[in-house]
Amino acid sequence: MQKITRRGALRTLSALPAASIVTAIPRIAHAAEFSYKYGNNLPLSHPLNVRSQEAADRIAKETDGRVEIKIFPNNQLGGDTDMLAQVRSGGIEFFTPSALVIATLVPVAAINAVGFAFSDYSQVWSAMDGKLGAHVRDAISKSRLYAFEKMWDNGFRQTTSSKAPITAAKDMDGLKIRVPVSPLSISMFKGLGASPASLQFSEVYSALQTKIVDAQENPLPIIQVAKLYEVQKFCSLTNHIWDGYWFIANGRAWEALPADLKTIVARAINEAGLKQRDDIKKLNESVVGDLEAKGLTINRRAAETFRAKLRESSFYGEWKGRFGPEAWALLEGTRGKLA
Ligand code: X2X
Repeated sequence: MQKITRRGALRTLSALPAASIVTAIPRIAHAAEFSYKYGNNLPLSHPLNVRSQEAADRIAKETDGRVEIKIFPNNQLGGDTDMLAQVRSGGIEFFTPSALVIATLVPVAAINAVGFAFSDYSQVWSAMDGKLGAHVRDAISKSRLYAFEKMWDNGFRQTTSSKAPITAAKDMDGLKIRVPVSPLSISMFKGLGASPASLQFSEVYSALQTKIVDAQENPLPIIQVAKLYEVQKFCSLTNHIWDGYWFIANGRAWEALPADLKTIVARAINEAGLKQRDDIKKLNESVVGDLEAKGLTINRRAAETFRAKLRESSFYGEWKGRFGPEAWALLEGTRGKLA
């Protein structure tokens, strides 16, 4: 076999006519017409990131490279509050805030997170794919953001703590618990007798580690992928809030896409969302054993006491007033009277 030396290669090149050298250089892919950034608050291994990468790949392919979506996971661009500001200003084009988080801008968006609003996924998706979801998306659009039709799943939120197990609502008394930056979460945990503090998700692991707070609440898949079991000992399956992510786009960036590209992007994102819902459902079932193996003690009996305590508090009356009769009627229309 002939050995290729640098000098030999140069000699070969210089012997070639100039035109053939040019064609020998691989064609550089032209830059995308629409290069959009998508930020989120979850580790790469969470189904939200796995499925959105699939959607981004599909979009690049189906638009022949005209639309490129770059994902910035795990709070790389800042916490939720920062990303919400960026998607409004156009600094990023896509963001997936939880309903709790976008509610700081669009208050009615927190309605799915009213305590014990839904008891299972069939109720959740019939509400969020139906009139209640449409009502929230309409409210989001008034903030010059576009919300894709299918909400993605975060999950039913569960309560974890480091000091003592939470076996009933009375164990919430005075508990220093981190909740998202969400007025509804603060109100709910005050109603349960706890001492809640709002922190962005980007701060949760270290706040638990340094004992700034002793407890937090999140769906099991997040407790798993964000390794919160390393800094928490007990987990109580309270199912107190169902939480989902709205996939949103900056309004101007969305409108800039020609209709055919909008169709491709929306189809890829909504279909990825449906697959992500399935992933979370399966994870919810499989992850309990794994979390126990990692040292988390799981209690399954506290939910009913949380519910009873919340009913005795002023929580439902207050939030019925804050959401207003129209949204409240849409919620109760999906699941019956709440309180
Ligand atoms: O901040 C949280 O707890 C999280 C990750 O569940 C949300 O995005 C609301």
